Order: sequence, then structure tokens, then C-alpha cells
Amino acid sequence: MPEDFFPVPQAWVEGAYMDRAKREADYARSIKDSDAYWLERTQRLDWITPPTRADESSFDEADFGIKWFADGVLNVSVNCVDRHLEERGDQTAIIWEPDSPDGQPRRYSYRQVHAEMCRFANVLKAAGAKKGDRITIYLPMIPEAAFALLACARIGAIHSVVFGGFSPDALCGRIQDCDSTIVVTADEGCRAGKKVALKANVDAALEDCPGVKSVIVVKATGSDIPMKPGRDLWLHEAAEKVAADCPAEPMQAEDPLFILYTSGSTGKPKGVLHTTGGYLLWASLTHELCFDYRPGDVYWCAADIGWVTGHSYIVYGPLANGATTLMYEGVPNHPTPARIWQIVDRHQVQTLFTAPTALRALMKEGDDHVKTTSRASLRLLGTVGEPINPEAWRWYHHVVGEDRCPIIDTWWQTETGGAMIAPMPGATDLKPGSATLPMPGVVPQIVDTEGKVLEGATEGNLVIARSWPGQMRTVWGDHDRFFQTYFTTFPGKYTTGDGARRDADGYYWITGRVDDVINVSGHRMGTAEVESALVLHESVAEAAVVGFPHDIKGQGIYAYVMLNNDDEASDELRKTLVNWVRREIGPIATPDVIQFAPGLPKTRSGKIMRRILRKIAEGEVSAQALGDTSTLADPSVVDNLVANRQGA
Ligand code: 6R9
Repeated sequence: MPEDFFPVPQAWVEGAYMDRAKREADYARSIKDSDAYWLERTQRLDWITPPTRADESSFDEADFGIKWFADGVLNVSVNCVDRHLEERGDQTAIIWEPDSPDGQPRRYSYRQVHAEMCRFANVLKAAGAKKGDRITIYLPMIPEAAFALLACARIGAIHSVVFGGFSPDALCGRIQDCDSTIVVTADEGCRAGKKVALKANVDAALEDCPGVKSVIVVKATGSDIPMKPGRDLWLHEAAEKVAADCPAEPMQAEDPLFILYTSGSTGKPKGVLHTTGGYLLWASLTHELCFDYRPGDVYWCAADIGWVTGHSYIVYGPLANGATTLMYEGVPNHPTPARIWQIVDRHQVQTLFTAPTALRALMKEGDDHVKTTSRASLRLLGTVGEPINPEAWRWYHHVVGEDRCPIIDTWWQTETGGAMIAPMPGATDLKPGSATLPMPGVVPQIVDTEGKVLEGATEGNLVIARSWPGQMRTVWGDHDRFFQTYFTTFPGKYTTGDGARRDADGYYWITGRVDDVINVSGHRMGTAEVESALVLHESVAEAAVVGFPHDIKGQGIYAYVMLNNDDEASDELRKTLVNWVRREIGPIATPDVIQFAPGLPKTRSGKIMRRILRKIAEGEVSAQALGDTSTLADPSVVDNLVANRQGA
């Protein structure tokens, strides 16, 4: 395979936090002298009681548990806000860019963020919130989303952010799973010029959530919405009635900070739990190393706060580092494909961090939209969420960054808290499509299906051999599921669910999920979730969902549906089922293709042969591609599936 190679640009050779030699030495020490290394790193945070212990984790069943810095005491909101007040109280902490280019951007200094956060925290307290309570946050990309996270952290409440694109049902399931007593939402969201009825979704969700006692509503669009007396209150009204200052709750390093639901290969989404000390250290350290943040830089992570990228790299990492972080309400290509670059110029952004799916969509619109803008402020470009195809990488590098900006391709997961394998701009030569090398303390390994560790240039399952500070601590309410999901496939190791290749230079190339998770536009979706939604429909007897390669989204959703006897396959029903899934889960789960099938390929023991369904969805229908079908209970179903394949 021919490989392009991009050495560290001259402008980055000097003055970066890390050059190649430093990165190598730093990594070596993080492995050899781990506890001392990490205790030193804790000095980047402000502790009420500094920790004296570092890693006390074990991946083994007998003494399983993840624990870091356990005797330390700190508060995340103090680290993200208060401690910056003296030195940079008047520096902009958050720049907010509204959905519409005609709207007015807003800027909040660290001092203003402090004031907003404190009042918000006092509103939560007045609504009855205490340390350890769960608070569900269902907000659009407005500054109040950042204030809400910080306000929870301030009082030690555990936030659970639910992406604003999820349906009332999905929201309800997540509220119930962690027994939230308070929901924070807005009247409406606004994306790509369209209103999103957030409060109405909350009202619908709460019909089945009797445990929720208060709903705090941010006035965002100002539309007229019904408020339920005794339950709902406007944030701006409640904020006037509370004190301006709010003391920060001292938290043990291992006290929970947040829950974030994510999809896996089986069952309902899991509540991934992150705790206080290790998570914040990881978010802050990786933000500094990957993005080489300098005081005064404007840094823009174009993710949504509803995903882990928004948590770690819009809010916690950058604010812990005293950065100016930009939050954008809208989508990159609305109202024009130049919108994202116009925002870069408008706010003189130095670092832009976005997803490959956005780049592919913009690339398709042609270079002219990029070239109408200057982008001279850009120094660094980042990507996250899915493998970046080398073509998109080169376009980002050449057309967007004019060959001047390193591309920081960060591989990580909700479970890992922050970047795990990624370049550092002054230290790492780049290869398009490779996330390159591990962060300090991260020990990636490639194992075969039996768990044998493969050395040198090789390909297989990506596992992580030891704990790191940002690792998730448990699945909310189901510690056994945490162990079963991540530590039993390859005992003694953390299973990522991703496949990877390692080349002769030791660079990692993520090849995608090896389990039944698909990655649609950088969003994780469990095939089982879409299947469960489909079979809830009265016409559907059985459903099997697989991913297929999609030019823009990376992967699309292909659903095979078996109908009940009397129901007739029709385009009408196809449309109904697509809308059904959107309503059950949310627009991100919209099936791209529905193929009606009289039967699904099953083994004699009744197991669906997904391998065959994947091949057909991919358009690989030769006998050779489909492999041995003789073990199927009824091999003829495959002929029918091939004959009726839907062009995707
Ligand atoms: C941060 C985030 C995690 C899954 C992960 C992998 C894919 C993320 C990637 C990448 C290749 C990258 N993924 N970053 N694949 N290169 N740079 O996206 O978390 O939503 O939990 O998704 O995304 O498959 O396992 P999450």
C-alpha cells in the first residue's frame, strides 16, 4: 500500500510542548514509572487534598475495579472556572455562535461563566438537587449547556446529557435508567433553521417518568410553550431568586462526575460512568498534548455536547486548561457549505476539531466554498469519531489547511474519556488515515481471536492492556455488565470493540468496529437497538440490521425486515417503518435501506448469520463472497435476499 508521509512542519518543530524525543521519553516513563509519572501529572489540577496514590486498578475478575488518585479531593468546576479568575478572569472562556449567520454571537469571560454557573447551581439546589443525585440534561448547543454541566459538577450532582436529537422514548429510557429527579431542557432548539421541540419531547417522555420532580427550562427561542405548574420553572426566573455565589462541593477523586449513554452490540444503551479526578486529568492533559493549546488561541470543537467529544473537548478539557472554547449551535453546512469556514474567519479560530463525516459532506460541495474564505488563522486541524479515509484527510490538509496545519486524528471512545491514540503536532509525523501512536500510559495491543498478542506489523482486535486515568469506572447500575462487556472477551484486557492494523513504524490504523455496532456519521448505533425498534411495529415479525459503506456517513443502516403473514410489503410500509424508527429512537437511527425478506439466513440453532447479511448489503453477492451457506437451516433464503437486494 503506498503511504504518504507528512513530517512535522517546520513551524511546529520548535516551541511545541512535545517534540519527537520528548514524546518518546515521556511515553517510556509513563509506562516504566507509572505511579510517579501520574502523581506528577496531577499537579496540573488544583486539589483540596492532593492524592498520594495513583493507579489501583485491576482488570482481573478476582479483584476487578478501576481506581485512580483515590485519596485526592477536588472539585471539577473550580478547576474549570474559579482557579482561572485571578489570572484571566476577563479572558473569553466561551464564544457562542448561533445557528443563523445573522444572529448575534455571544462571549462569556471566565468571570461571567463563574456567575452563570453559580446561579445555575443554586437553582438546582433550590429544586432539591444534592450531591450524588442524577440530573438529565436535554439541551441544544447553547451556552447554558456548558453552564449546566459545570453547575452539576459544582454541587456534586451527576449529569446525564441526552443528545437533543433523541426521541421522547429514548429520553424516557435514559431518565428511568439512572432515576433522574431533575431534567434541564430548553423551550426549543434551533438547528439548520429548523426548530426542535425539546420541551414538548420532555413533556412526552415524563409521562412515564414519575420520579422527575422538576424541569428547569432555558428560554432559547422564546416560543410559547406550556409549563406545568409545580413541576416546570424557567431558569431565568429561578436564577433571580437565588444567591449569586455557590460554594463548591469537595469531591473524592472517585466520586461520579457524569453518566453518558452509549450503544453497544447487545441490549439497551449503557450508562457509561466517569468519575472526578482521573477523568478531568485525562481530558485536560490530552487536550493540551493533542492541540498544543496556547493562551489566547481560539479553539473550536464542532461536536455536540450530547456526545463524549463535547463533554471532554468543548467543556472540561479546554476550560480546565483556561482556553477560549467556541460552541456552535448549528450544522457545518447550513445555510451554505462555506458556513464552517466563515465561522473560522469570524472568530479567528486557530484549532478546528471536527468529524470525517462533516468533511466528506463539505468536500462533495467543491473547493470553491472553502476558497471564498481566508482561514489564515488556522494552525491545527483535528478529527474524531470514525476512521478518516485518506482522501478526506488529504482534502482537509491541502484545501482547508493549505498544507500548513497538522491533522490530529484522535482515536478514542465514550468509555475512554479522552484521546487514546493520536498525534501531537510538534512530535508526530503523519500518515493520512492513521491515528498514529498511543498517549502517555496507554498500552494498546493487537490480539487475534484467541487473544494471542500479535507483535510487529499486524492486524487484529485492538485491546488496551492496562488502565489509564480517564477510563470509565462502571456501567451505571450494572457493574457486572461492565466487566462482562469489556473484560471477558480477552481476559485481563480492556476490549475496545475496534479492529486495528499496526504498521512497521508502530503506527495504528483503526479499521472499524468488529462487533455489532455501526458508526453512522460518527454516531454509534447498536444494530440491536434498531432491530428492537422495528419489531415493536405490529407488522414486523423479525428484523436484522447491518451496516454498509456509505460515501458521506461512513456507514449507513440496512434493515432486513420479515413481515407478519398478512402484512403486505409496500413502499408505503417502508416509509412507515422508517418514520417509526425515527420516532422510537431519533433521526440518527433512520434506516437508509429497508429490504423486505420472507426469511433470514439462520443456522440450524437459530442464530442469524450476519456475515451473509453484511455481504449482501455491501453488494458482494458472488457465491465466493457469501461463502459457505450449506450450514444454514434453509440455504434458499439467501437466493431470495440476493435477488431482492435494494440498491443502496
Ligand atoms: C470519541 C467517540 C467510539 C467509536 C470507536 C471507533 C470510532 C472514534 C475514531 C474512530 C477511527 C478515529 N472512532 N474515533 N475510528 N478513527 N479517530 O467517537 O466516541 O461515540 O463512543 O465512538 O468511534 O469505532 O470505537 P464514541
